[in-house]
Amino acid sequence: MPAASRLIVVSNRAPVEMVRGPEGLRAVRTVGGLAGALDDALRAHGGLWIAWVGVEAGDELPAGTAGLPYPIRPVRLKEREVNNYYAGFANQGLWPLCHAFPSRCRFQANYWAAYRHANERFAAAVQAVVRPRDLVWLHDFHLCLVPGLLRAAGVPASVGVFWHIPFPPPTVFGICRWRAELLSGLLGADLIAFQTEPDVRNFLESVRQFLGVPVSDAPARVRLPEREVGVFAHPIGIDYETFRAHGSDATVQTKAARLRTTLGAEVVMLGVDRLDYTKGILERLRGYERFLERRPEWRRRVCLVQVAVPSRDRLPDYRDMKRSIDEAVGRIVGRFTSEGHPPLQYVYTALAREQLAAYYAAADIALVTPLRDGMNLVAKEYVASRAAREDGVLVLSEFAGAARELREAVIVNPYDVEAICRGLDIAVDMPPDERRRRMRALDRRVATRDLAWWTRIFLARLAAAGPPAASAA
Ligand code: ADQ
Repeated sequence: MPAASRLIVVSNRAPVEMVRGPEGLRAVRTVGGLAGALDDALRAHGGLWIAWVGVEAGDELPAGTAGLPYPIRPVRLKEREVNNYYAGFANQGLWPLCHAFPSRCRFQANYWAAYRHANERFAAAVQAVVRPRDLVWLHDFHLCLVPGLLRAAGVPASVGVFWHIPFPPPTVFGICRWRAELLSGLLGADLIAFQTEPDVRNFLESVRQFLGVPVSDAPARVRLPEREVGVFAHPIGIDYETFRAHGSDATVQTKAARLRTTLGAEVVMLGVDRLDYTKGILERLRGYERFLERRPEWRRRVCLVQVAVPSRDRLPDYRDMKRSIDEAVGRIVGRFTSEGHPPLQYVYTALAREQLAAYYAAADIALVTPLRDGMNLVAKEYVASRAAREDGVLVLSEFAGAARELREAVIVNPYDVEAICRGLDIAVDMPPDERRRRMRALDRRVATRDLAWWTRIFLARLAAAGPPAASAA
């Protein structure tokens, strides 16, 4: 990798949040995930992160802010712009579209105008700092138009996109009346990566149908008249070592043991999600309810802990869903609590890393049953946390990107209450030997394809895909 190629990461949200305290506005690091993975890459290449950091953002946050080894350049957006671009076009348009919930899509002209404007602001922020040979790495569906804007401006860098969520088939994507603009925008990039092969195929097919541009499958690419855009499936990994270490940490184990005592159950099941309709929490609760109906002998012996992080709670769809989940929780607890033992505990909060690790360590069975998910990191985090003891059962939705890699999980159709119930039957009845065999196989895969692997491969391909000036040296 040429030392001269800096890395410019661009994403909607920054790896810090601005928090107002007695001493004024302060940047606080957000935990885990992508931010941690890109730390090492940004340290190695040098570079910066461009993102929206909240409506109160000031000027550049210099390296050292909140312990980050690189500066953050905020993109400033007014509150109304954020409402229309982020809460509007991104969260109420593209998010349901890409997760195949067309009836939830709200595509409004004012949302689209704000989306375009916000993308122009992001592109301008890149243009203000970019140098020849830089690697520009854009993240996700908030920034579809940025690659096209950078290309039109003749930016002499390699531009890559990672699409974190699913890419839907053309029959669904085509519902958006700005489909051609979105696809053309993305094709400004040199390289576009998706989580899975079906996402790649759906994208190529949409390009072929809606832009009339030829595409090829092997290797996957879009053949524009003047150049080619590389496309590939690149499943995101997790910071494996950290989750594995947490799983065997003595403090975490003590917390997990305390948790189990409090729950008073022989078998602990766990769901951990952002509170989003795509995560299938309501359907999961119904599947669990059916399990308790069918297997009365388990009612006093099992407890499902559902941890949900509050998310997008100003949007009506999310508020309605929260109400339905609250009702389902009340109903299940009311129906099946016996002798003071509730078979369900609902925790509505964001957990600190160590607390989350304690929940993973305490859980005999993890239920990861999204209706549709780009990847789903919880599935991989659970596996890594259980690696040292080689025990635990993962019940996984066939519609999570992770199901393509984690084939030894108990795979279920999350829309089918009976299938979830059967999955729970298999999980509680699984003999220890089989649990060990499956968990070992899952662990090997999660360990090899971790976050460092994912970052390294993406950046190597991006450096090779760009204009000659970027890939030279
Ligand atoms: P998300 O939809 O946010 O991400 P996911 O992959 O499930 O989904 O990651 C959620 C993260 O939040 C996990 O790291 C998990 O540990 C954490 N988390 C969940 N509940 C929590 C809680 N209560 N407290 C604290 N932390 C919690 C998008 C796509 C996914 C894709 C990722 C990464 O929608 O499909 O896997 O990006 O590409």
